Amino acid sequence: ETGFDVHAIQAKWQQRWAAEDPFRAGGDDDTRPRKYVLAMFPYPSGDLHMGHAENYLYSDIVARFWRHRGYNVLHPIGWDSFGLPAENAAIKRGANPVTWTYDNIAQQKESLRAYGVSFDWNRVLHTSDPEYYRWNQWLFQQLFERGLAYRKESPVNWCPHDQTVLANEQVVDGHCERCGTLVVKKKLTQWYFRITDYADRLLDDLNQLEGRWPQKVIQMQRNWIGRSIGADIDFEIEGRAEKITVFSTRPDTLHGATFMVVAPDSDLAAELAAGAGDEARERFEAYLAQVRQATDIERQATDRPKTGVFLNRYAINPVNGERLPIWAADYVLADYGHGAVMAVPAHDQRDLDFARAFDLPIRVVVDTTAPMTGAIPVIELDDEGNPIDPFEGQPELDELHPARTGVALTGEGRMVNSGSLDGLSKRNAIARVIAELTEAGTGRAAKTYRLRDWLISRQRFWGTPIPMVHTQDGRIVPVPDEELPVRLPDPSGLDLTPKGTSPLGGATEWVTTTDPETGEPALRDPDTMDTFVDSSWYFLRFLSPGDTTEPFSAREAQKWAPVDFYIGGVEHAILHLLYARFITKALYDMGHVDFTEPFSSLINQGMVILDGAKMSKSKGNLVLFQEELDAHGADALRVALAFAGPVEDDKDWKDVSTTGATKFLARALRVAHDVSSPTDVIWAEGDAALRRVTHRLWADAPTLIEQTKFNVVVARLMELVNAIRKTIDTGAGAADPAVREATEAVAMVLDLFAPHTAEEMWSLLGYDTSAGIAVWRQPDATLLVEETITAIVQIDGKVRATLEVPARIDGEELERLARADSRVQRALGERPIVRAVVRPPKVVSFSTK
Ligand code: ANZ
Repeated sequence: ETGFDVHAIQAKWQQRWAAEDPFRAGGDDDTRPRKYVLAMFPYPSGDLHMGHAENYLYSDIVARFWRHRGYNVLHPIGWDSFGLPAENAAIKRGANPVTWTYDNIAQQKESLRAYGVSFDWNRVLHTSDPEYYRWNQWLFQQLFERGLAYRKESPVNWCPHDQTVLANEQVVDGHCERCGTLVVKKKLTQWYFRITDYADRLLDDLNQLEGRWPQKVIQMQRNWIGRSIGADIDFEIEGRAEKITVFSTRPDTLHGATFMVVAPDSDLAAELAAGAGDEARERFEAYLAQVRQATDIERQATDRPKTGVFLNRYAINPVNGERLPIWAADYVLADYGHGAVMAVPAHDQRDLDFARAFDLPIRVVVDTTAPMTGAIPVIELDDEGNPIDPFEGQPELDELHPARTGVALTGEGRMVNSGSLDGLSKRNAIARVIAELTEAGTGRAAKTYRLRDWLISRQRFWGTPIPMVHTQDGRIVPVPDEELPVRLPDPSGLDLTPKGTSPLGGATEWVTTTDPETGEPALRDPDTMDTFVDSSWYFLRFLSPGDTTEPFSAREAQKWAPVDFYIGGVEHAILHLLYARFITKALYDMGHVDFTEPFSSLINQGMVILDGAKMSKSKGNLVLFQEELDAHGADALRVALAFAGPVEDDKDWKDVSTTGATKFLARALRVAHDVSSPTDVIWAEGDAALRRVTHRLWADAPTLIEQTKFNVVVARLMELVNAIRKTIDTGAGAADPAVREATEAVAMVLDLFAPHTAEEMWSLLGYDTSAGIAVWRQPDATLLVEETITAIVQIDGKVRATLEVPARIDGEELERLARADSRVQRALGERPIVRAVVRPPKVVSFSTK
């Protein structure tokens, strides 16, 4: 029993905030410096969960902090409200996706208000509102005009369960990110955004984010973009006019190529097989059917037995004219590089495994027993000054031959069997061979990326209609700007069941339109956009959410953007963050924004787990946000979460003590209740010891919050409340000015974590403004000077020295200082210390016998 009605306090202050709107971001007349604080916006599937509780707590702590520091803070909220769950719920329960979505949004809004998050509620947006998605359509057309949105036919990831295509980023270990179904390949004509045009910038600009984004996220993005540097090499093909180009990161090994491999599921393989004679063609087709069963992940696994077929065709090595048999094998992927490789079995493990399986020649072209770094071997001298044979003690190349060991030689070494390259190091050989190929016109330096263009078409209803028209004569033209938005039709009459084609195609009236140029009948594009398009620029829409003439105000963007502090789960490390970075750069190139990175700093919060395991509906181990909120109130839940551990760490619900938090908040309220001095008391006259604790908080809290060490600040608040209680009960008493000073400090800092309690305290302390906007005080430097005390050092019972030491010194440090003191050392002379008794901070006693 705490004696305070937390729910009444909560309701009272939430009403006040709703009426007074203290967290509204300031406009043009606000001269304070600005901060843009943002938490990734929620998806409205059902109730908020503990992940949301953490996410919005942390962004709120930061937003409130900057307000207390005198900043004009923008802390908006919206809903990422298009997407599959609404549609699936609609299909399963016969609900309308529109109603389902907006009901959930209403429910989540209420929870966030009840949680006391200081959002600027005037800027709420929902991506499923036509007022929002109209600008997705604008964005699409802007990209289309610049050739950055285009259609192509290619094998795409297809989820047989959701009956829709997926972006590469949405395929996790070969499975659908949403439903876990095994993803298959299907050939379709789809819309893409040309993110690969931005690969270099997306990669290089990650350097700017070092130290400001989690290292893990930066690394994941680097790997995802996956830039490889090497060469494109053209091979003549017998009986074919066009050459085949391969990408290689090791063009230095070109003389070691003994065969060529093409991806069986590429057009190239089909074409080569078609001209290879009946037997070879049939062999190829049987193999292809088998390959189609495997996922990309399985195909690339190094421990998988190698399979493949000879295509009965030959390529010619451009540097030595050798005939290389061409095989089709599934370890080569159709959509990487050029879908074909020159196989160098001596120096590439996968090629070696294949060569050994099919008895193909293996030729060593790099002598890895040669210990050299440049073109000249490093020769060292022995004790007598004689040169040491650099190869001594090294196994002979014979013994290391991959044909014998089954291990490819991938290390550094000296080129052999390679004509003009012989004797060179790897680096020099790469440079030389690229120069030679370029000269001969048979190759060139090249880069390849893992990153693919972003497939954005979805065959689903609940998304932004693609604003394009397919004319009778086969043109595909944009819907004129004045006709935007292309609104979704009413779903009630539509069959939303996934059939592999967009349900919008079945909305006859909707899909029929006219050719904007000729007025002839035409059809709308029936697909909708990936919802990651919606979230790729939403942070800009918050800057002028009611804007009907443009997606966002460039002027406001200049003032607020980029986002200063962004927080969300690490599950968005690639998808959302990569897309937002890409769209920001595209908008920059179009002249709409003056910055190239959307989020200046990023934090990933840990997960809330239960007994060490991830919470999930299916495991039945969910701790429900709404239940906890109802049971303990917002403040106790917020304090308990903030106190449970560092932001980035996973927090076990076992360690989240709402009971402890409730008790602490009651203690804090009680001291505010007890303070009996007036607001204009003179602090300088108060109890010095308590004042020192207060001012240490003022000195440290800003840095601790900027370092997101929220739990440490909660601990410091607990310490201060205890110190106040002690002063009231057994010290200077409730009327002492230091008690008021300290309690005001608690209210102002506690506002980050427990805003309702803080407001209540602030009001008990006699103020009628909001504690949420009270500017924090500066620490008084004179109170930060450490208090010192005189310690004595005795040797065999006699005082030999005195030391001035900090009052908070520990035993170890005190003993160290005593031993180091010159007077002590003189008094000891040669005698060893046999015993030391240390009582910090006052006494050290050494015995020598
Ligand atoms: C010859 C060679 C010799 C290679 C050697 C490597 C080592 P990363 O680093 O991943 O970019 N490769 C090229 N296209 C491929 C495809 N579509 N499917 C599978 N493998 C492909 O790897 C580039 C290397 O992977 C290329 O360099 C090529 O093999 C292979 F000692 O060329 B290499």
